Amino acid sequence: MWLPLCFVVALLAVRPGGGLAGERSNDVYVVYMGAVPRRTSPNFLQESHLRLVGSILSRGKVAQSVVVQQYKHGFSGFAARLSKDEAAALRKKPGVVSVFADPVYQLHTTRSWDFLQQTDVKIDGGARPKAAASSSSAPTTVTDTIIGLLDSGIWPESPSFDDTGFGAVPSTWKGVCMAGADFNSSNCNKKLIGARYYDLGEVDGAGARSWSSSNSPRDEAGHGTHTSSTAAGNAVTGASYYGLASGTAKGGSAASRVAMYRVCSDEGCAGSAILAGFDDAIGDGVDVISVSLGASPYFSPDFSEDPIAIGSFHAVAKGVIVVCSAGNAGPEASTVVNAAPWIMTVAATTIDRAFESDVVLGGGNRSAVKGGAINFSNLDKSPKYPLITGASAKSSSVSGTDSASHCEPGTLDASKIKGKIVLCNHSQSDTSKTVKVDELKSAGAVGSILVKDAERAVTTAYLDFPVTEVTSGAAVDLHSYIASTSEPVATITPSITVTGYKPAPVVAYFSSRGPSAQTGNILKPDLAAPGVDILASWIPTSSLPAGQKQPSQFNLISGTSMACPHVAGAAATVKAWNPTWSPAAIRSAIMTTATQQNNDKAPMTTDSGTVATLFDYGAGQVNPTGALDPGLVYDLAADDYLHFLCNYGYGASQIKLITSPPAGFSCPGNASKDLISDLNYPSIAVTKLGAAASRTVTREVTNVGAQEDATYTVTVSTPAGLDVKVVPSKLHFTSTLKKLAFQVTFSSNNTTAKDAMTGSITWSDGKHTVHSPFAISN
Ligand SMILES: *[C@@H]1O[C@H](CO)[C@@H](O)[C@H](O)[C@H]1NC(C)=O
Ligand SMILES: *[C@@H]1O[C@H](CO)[C@@H](O)[C@H](O)[C@H]1NC(C)=O
Ligand SMILES: *[C@@H]1O[C@H](CO)[C@@H](O)[C@H](O)[C@H]1NC(C)=O
Ligand SMILES: *[C@@H]1O[C@H](CO)[C@@H](O)[C@H](O)[C@H]1NC(C)=O
Ligand SMILES: *[C@@H]1O[C@H](CO)[C@@H](O)[C@H](O)[C@H]1NC(C)=O
Ligand SMILES: *[C@@H]1O[C@H](CO)[C@@H](O)[C@H](O)[C@H]1NC(C)=O
Ligand SMILES: CC(=O)N[C@H]1CO[C@H](CO)[C@@H](O)[C@@H]1O
Repeated sequence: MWLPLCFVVALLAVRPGGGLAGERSNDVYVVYMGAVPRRTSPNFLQESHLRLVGSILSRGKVAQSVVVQQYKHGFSGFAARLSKDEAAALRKKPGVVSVFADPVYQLHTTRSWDFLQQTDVKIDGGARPKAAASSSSAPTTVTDTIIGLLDSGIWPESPSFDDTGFGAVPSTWKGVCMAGADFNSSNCNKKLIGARYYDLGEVDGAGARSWSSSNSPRDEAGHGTHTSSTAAGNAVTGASYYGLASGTAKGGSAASRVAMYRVCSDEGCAGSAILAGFDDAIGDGVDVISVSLGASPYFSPDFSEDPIAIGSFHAVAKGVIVVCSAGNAGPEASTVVNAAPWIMTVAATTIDRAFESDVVLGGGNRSAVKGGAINFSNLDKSPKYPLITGASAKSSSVSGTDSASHCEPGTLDASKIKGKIVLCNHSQSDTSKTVKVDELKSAGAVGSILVKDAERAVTTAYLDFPVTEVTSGAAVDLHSYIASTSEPVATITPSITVTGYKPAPVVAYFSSRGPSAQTGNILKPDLAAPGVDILASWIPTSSLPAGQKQPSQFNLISGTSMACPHVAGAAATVKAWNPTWSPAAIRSAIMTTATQQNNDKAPMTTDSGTVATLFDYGAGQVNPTGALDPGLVYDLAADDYLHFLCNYGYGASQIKLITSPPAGFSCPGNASKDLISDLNYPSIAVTKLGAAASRTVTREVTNVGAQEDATYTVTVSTPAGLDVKVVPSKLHFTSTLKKLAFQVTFSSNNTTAKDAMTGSITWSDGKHTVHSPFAISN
């Protein structure tokens, strides 16, 4: 088989270690060498990588000392500190596919650790939490829609998967409930109708990839339980995370059934298992597949080497909708993954809920400085704890105050911070919050205030240590208070839940951005959904926060992993209402009804306050109710995707790496990347328009509204310098005329526009609004 058997991809919310330790500067290059050749051992690859580097290194350098990472399981390659000349020399070597500078990798790792901070999960000897605190309520309508998730497994005892009120398992279901460790067929029911697990690969001789073996569908990471309950969990009243975010936890499609395909351990996911999961889900008869995992954007495989692209292609061709997370590598551009045009690719946004933990200052002023975090502290309400800056607590052995003001590990004098609240600058810091906080805690500090702007939309859970995060604006007050008194004191208040927070939604800092590195002629991500501080079911944990006696059945976590199942739930609901619609029609319904405004009735922004673009949120924020009645849809069939692959540049032989085209299939002679823009997608992307040029794309819409006789009129929103003509500008549908085509011509005389020129085309019959964004770039 051509497919790398141990292709490793990482869960997009649970991001375990990996990555490179220590400093990485701009001179680190990644040398990518394609799939692992057949019958090649990791040890052999490792040796051959070192030999290859050795052959091009300048005199005096040793291969072992420049290679900082090796890729030898799923794909072959390595990362090394190289000069520009050495990198150029490697580019010409046989077997080397590409060599590229990797300046962003380290930042990405640091950030994902920070904002994807999790509780320290340990399995509590199989003990189950008592369900007493929660009661699950029966769904009001039960449909036969089935959502399959490729994930880390499931905790079947969660009230989110109680089957009270559900009818018999749909007759279309052909799946199984695989028995495994601590899991047997009685763990499935009329809600959780199926569960499978896969061999996640063997441990190699060198002990690399020593994953906890997957011998059960039972979730050991929490991730799969969280995503499943977000997609289709029952409404569970009395849900909260130790009192925070309390209310009803409810999946996007609470009436749907759930099937779990465990393709991941808490350390990663095997590509071979992902493909098997897709294969089984298709055969089992699921309607929607939700995939909250993906490759690193920096090693994003081509479609022909990507198990998710391949598996989802087959699913969509068989009428199964596939929804994937866009990745957590933002906010840098072109970090979106899972961007094949047959996939629905989901970015993450905030919701209107925040967790506030304030700093109360002493000195008779006692005004509070607003901060945000989740803490389980037991500090006194009165501001009686000495407050000190990292800079003032500098260890005498450290020169300069910059690293101490950032509370970098090893820079502070323990005797100066004992019993105090330490104020740390966390701006542009390479050290993760938790590493800093752990060091402060072990040095005897009683609490900490971190100053940080970029990630303020994502709440970090510090559990039993009092920590809050404030903006640099708020920190000015703290600094002036400290300067105003010889004995500054403060306290940190317990976290409270704030709802109705404005503005929301805001595109999350971490959410991966378009344009897709694979083709700019398809706009990605497709849309956005809530993915920050999402409350959903969790596995019981033995490491309880201080003062807590029972593990929480719910957890608050963040990631595009959390956004994806929201859309999977919405898609399942659209499918339940319209069982005959194709995956493309359902995606179109969801995209053309998405919204672009926040709860301040202003254009949606990113976490840094700038207006969000199409490359942040695609068509906008999912609007599940609107998607049920879209009026018109942009439909696509499997043939259209084959033509996409032709235009993408694949020949018939490469297409066969992905799928089996119909007999006699050949790519048209006029195939070209430009024609990708003609794929009947609900958004439009054109690249390389060029100065003073124009481009015409075609689209076809199908009337799916209740009125057969309907007239739609177009309105265009376009930036200066771009002229957009839609012909015809009126579409008249009748009982026999259900599909109508139109052409859009983009003309520009803006030779200076470096960024994409963006706007939208909206068809309306007065009742429905069918909104399609476009991005046109030179
Ligand atoms: C499944 O496991 C439970 C508890 O471990 C046990 O009571 C039950 O009999 C088992 N069911 C089957 C079908 O083996
Ligand atoms: C915090 O650190 C950043 C980055 O080093 C720096 O630009 C900023 O001035 C610092 N803020 C304060 C208040 O020292
Ligand atoms: C009290 O502190 C706040 C900052 O927290 C500051 O804006 C205000 O001026 C202070 N008031 C007095 C009287 O010091
Ligand atoms: C490309 O060629 C096919 C026939 O192979 C034809 O149907 C199609 O219209 C052509 N497209 C363009 C844009 O020329
Ligand atoms: C081109 O530029 C001229 C003036 O510079 C402007 O009037 C015209 O509308 C522009 N054309 C388009 C298509 O925007
Ligand atoms: C060209 O596009 C840029 C944005 O990329 C815009 O700022 C500028 O106003 C446009 N120029 C004209 C002549 O429309
Ligand atoms: C979220 C949370 O549990 N916050 C806690 C912070 O600390 C106070 C004091 O111990 C608790 O009352 C809060 O519940």
